[in-house]
Amino acid sequence: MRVITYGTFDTLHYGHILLLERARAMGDYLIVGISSDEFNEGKGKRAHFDYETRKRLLQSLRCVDLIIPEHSWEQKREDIVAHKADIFIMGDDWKGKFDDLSDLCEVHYLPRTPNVSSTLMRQHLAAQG
Ligand code: C2G
Repeated sequence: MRVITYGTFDTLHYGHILLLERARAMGDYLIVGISSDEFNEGKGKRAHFDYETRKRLLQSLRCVDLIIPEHSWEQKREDIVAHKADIFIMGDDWKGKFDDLSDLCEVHYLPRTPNVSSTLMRQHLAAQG
């Protein structure tokens, strides 16, 4: 089974890694759409690390098989078809938001890992100066 998920993955942390590992374990191939810097601006998120750096970090994870750029909200449908994804995964902070994809593939929302976030990481990075 081929799994697909999307995210910014800024300041990669164990919450992201636990999500990616659980997603990968639901199939045998994991595709990750990483938000481009421009798309992040649109999300109102200023990532600490640029796309290439965020991509480079994810590439080091054994559970990630393919990385694609995420340029828009709407591309998910064409990505799912183009990459033959059977399962779409997001953390449950997105619960219900992508149910419209369920005509194309299974849609699952996995519990977020508590007490860690890129926002907290950025605050700590800023505090270190
Ligand atoms: N996540 C998690 N636990 C955390 C933090 C994040 O499980 N403590 C999950 C999120 O639920 C998401 C993934 O890790 O599924 C990536 O999180 P973000 O990088 O914050 O992604 P986001 O900004 O939510 O972008 O089109 C979808 C968007 O690109 C998602």
